[in-house]
Amino acid sequence: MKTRITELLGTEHPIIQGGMAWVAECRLAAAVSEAGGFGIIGAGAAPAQVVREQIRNCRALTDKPFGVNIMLMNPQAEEIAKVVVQEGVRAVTTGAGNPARYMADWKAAGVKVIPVVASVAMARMMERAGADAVVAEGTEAGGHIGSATTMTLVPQVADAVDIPVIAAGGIGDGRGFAAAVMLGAEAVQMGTRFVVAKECVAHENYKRKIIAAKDIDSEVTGMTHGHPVRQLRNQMTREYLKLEKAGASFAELEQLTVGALRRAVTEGDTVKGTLMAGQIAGLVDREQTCQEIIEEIMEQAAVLLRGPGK
Ligand code: TUI
Repeated sequence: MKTRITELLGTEHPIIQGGMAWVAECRLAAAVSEAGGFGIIGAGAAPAQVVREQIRNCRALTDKPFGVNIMLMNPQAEEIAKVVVQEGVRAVTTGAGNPARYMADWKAAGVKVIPVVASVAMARMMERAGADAVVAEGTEAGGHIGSATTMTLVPQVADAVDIPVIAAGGIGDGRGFAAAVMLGAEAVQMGTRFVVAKECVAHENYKRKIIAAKDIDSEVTGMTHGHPVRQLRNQMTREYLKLEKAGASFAELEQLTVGALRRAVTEGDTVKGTLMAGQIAGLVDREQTCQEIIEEIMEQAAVLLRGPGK
């Protein structure tokens, strides 16, 4: 399937992998790109030098194009913005903020820029600032989220901008892919399904929690302080939400979450760790290679998009 996104990114399939902190390191990104999708290294809270090494390691694993996600709350975001230019990365996606101040340098260097947005206003602003595409991410997604659903956000963003739109949040199979296309998207971004990819380094315990999750097993913490984060329900979310309800300060709540994502992903701490995952976790029921995931989705979507009886 060819769209403006496969053209922009030089991929076979219009599927991109979410830039998940700790989870989306070079092995996952390379495997997604090798399978014909667009792999992304999630810089998360990593120092710029680590991101540089990750980019070089990814290059050693694949000749295909891949990208880097820059989480804009990272104090090293500015340094990482320079690293992607120096290393000649094909595309950058950004999350949790406004990347406008880096845009001129990226564009001058030929780095494609794809901000993740959670509103029409932000999508319009990014188009004006020179973005090549946007990821419209609904509240079904895992991690840091906005409030609009994918179903409502994607068509409104698609109407508001002329640049191509990538749908994210709640997409985990060929049905979700086909639905996203119907809503006006030219590609999808998936995170949760790729967490349980065979090539993903996330701890077995983390993967098992996603596989075991049902439809309503995620919670959103941090709503009161404007930092909503979707994750699977566990002791961490129960404690957090109890404190939040009791009016705890942002600093107090932060104490609870410092290092908690790393503990979940690398150590498999499913009790006090932060198990970021989207609402689609309930649909994800087995570990597969990136190749199997992407092929299955594209085959299922092709049948659906051809229409009944055709
Ligand atoms: O960024 C994400 N998802 C993330 S970032 C992340 S790292 C983290 N770790 C621990 C605690 C909290 C976060 C985990 N998941 N998705 C992309 C995304 N961006 N969703 C929503 C937004 C967004 C929100 C507001 C983008 C722009 C925006 O604009 C604000 C502004 O500055 O104008």
